[in-house]
Amino acid sequence: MKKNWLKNGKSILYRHDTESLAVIIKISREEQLNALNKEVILSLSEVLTNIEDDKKIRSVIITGEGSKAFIAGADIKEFQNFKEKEATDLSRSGKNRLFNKISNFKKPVISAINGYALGGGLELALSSQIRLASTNAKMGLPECTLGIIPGYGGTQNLAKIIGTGRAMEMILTGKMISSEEAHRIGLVNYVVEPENLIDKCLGLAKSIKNTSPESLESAIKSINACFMNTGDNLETTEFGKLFETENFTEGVSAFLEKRRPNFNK
Ligand code: CO8
Repeated sequence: MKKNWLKNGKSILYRHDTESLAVIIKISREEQLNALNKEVILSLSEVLTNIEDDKKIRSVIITGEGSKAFIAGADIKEFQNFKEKEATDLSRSGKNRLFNKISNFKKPVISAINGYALGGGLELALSSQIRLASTNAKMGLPECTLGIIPGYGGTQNLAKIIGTGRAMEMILTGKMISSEEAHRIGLVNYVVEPENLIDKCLGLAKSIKNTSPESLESAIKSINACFMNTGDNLETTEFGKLFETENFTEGVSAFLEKRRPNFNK
């Protein structure tokens, strides 16, 4: 393990930056591009629960290990054989344990997008309060190209952040966008060189340190109340239903076989 980093579970590293009072959390499953499996979700959720009421911690920065990926999505290999019920349960429990926890966290959560942020990876960034990207980052919600839809809040949160028109295009085409484009459309607040990404986040954390923690908690709650997710349950139900389709089997097989899917043959 790297110096000063603590470990939780198999793939979560974290450390406390005493100057900014931020905790930096790193998802460390680099060979699978930091894809989110159940274990990562549980371990990350556990770290967040443990720090939420710690007064010495004022903000959280989440990033991915390595220079290639923030998080390349939910772990496709884990759900490749799922049917409707298992898929619905996975989506619901992920939201309860992690994604909604981040959205409603008492302290600001900053996503430091250091590479690919795809599917559930971008959805995690969309759940956080602030997003920054490195110049090499690529973002997208490719679920429709796998025969499913975003199932961790993406259909709700993307439109809130960039507007329905652009969210429709990103979700319906599944195309990735560059960090410059993400900045232009308001998906990320800043784009910086990869080597400056964490420092830029720590700079924001230092400004956050000078505010009242109770004010931040109330501000996050109030801003979220302005955009209640009325479609959250619907997204989970629709997500689950798609696992019964032939196109889901085709989409996921194509990814695993590293080929283009052939939908609606
Ligand atoms: N899940 C599992 N494994 C993955 C994932 C993933 N999402 N992404 C990458 N990997 C693995 C690859 O399979 C490969 O493993 P192996 O070496 O064993 O073959 C390894 O990571 C390296 O990936 P590549 O060889 O593909 O690397 P490339 O540089 O060629 O390509 C890409 C990089 C473009 C990022 C490519 O890996 C890719 O397209 N990944 C998948 C992106 C994607 O479709 N993400 C969305 C997944 S679905 C999702 O997130 C649903 C969210 C809602 C879920 C709700 C409940 C489950």
